[in-house]
Amino acid sequence: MGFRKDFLWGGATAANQYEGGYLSDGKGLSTLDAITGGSHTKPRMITFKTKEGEIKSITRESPLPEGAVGYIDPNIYYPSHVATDFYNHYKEDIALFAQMGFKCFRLSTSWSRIVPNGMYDVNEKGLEFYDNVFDECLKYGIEPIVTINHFDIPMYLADHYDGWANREVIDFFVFFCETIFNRYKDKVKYWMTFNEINFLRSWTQIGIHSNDESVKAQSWLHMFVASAKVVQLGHKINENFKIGMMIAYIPTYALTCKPQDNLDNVLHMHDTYFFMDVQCKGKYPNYKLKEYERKGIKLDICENDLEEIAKGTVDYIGYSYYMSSVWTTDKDVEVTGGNQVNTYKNPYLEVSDWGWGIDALGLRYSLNEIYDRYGLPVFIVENGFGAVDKVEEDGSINDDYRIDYFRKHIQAMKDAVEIDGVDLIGYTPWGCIDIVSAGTGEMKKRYGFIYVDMDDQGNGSLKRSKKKSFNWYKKVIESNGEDLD
Ligand code: BGP
Repeated sequence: MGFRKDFLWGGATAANQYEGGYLSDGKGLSTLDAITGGSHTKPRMITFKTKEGEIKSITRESPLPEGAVGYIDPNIYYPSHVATDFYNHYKEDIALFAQMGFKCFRLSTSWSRIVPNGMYDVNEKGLEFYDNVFDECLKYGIEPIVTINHFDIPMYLADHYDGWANREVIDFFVFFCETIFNRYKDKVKYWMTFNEINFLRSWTQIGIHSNDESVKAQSWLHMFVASAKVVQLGHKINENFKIGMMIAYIPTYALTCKPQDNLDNVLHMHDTYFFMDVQCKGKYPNYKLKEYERKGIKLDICENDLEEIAKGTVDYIGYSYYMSSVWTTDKDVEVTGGNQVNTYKNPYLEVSDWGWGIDALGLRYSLNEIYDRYGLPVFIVENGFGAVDKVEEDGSINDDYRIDYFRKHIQAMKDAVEIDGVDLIGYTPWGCIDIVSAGTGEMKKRYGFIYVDMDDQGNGSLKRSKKKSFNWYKKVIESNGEDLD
């Protein structure tokens, strides 16, 4: 039986990690243009100017002081400014994706490339860029899968509105979406609103100047309302649009069968299901309302907010899956790395060079958990293995470790479809071409089937070359997932 005949095999990228051209043709700054590089041990920093005019830097998760604005220091290297230059290489790259037989290609639109200050000033050159990209995809029969916003809010909205903490940003976002929906309604069918909405909690991602829980809760309400409005608007503009949500799904297992560990694990997973429950079921779950009550968090809910959320539920669930983790009540468990968060180490799992628990079965587990809870079509829009790839003397790159990771994860997906009956619509491995790491800003941490000559300091020819996994994945797609050897 295998995967559905129209299964959307492809690859995934994000504007701020891939495009470069950070000021090209009228693009405005996004918050991520002010984020330095880092490493597995050195955090990425935000460079900013205080309201007194002092130039400072702060770690990515820390709240910017009130009134501070993002600042680009001419003496600092920022990975997003060139990244791996999709802006000038899009024809070459899409041709390579077509060689692999991609049925789809996931990319994100840079809000500040299309609307430089994030409000209402549309940049025609920005719209043209994505017209050209979508035309190039469709030329090869590749379906664009568009993430409307992938971590990069326009810096102007962060600096002048405090980002999503400000209800006005709802209207700015709806305007941005109306602009791109109308412009690309005959080229793009699949959309998703916010990338990994459950990870959006800081200045870099949502433009807020506070770590306060009530500010984050209010910002998420605004984003839920915006997403719901956009889902309804999109269906009006083109009834064939499929508009999804996108979550970072890191399943945690109870470290022991101690009932307290099991209960705590279920309660911990509420932090992830909260975002899915609101966007898939159309209302705030009781466990969250009870939590807000306990914490004294009072949302400023306007009269139509909950009605919009109820009416604007999504068509499918997109999610990123890289790893799993464990949860326990006793806290002297070894900590290891993780996607945007540190996690507890599972003694039964190997970890990647960045400490991420490698768990192919966890992908089948997550598909069951999600599909059973919501019954909506599921789309794995990120999965992959960040590794240091070696270019041999003869130019070959033998990333057998990546092939091994994908082989096991695709088999797990297949079992979820064939044995468990999950309605899985597509699979877009993350970083199908080498791009900048979100967590560390590194190029060293490579995910691609295609190698790009670029290092962590911005040195390199940007030359593209095929890794061993390029032809392996081509074969997987050709066989619709049957041939994984
Ligand atoms: C997810 C993001 C992606 C990508 C991925 C890999 O959280 O949606 O943008 O970055 O993680 O993480 P990293 O790039 O830190 O290795």
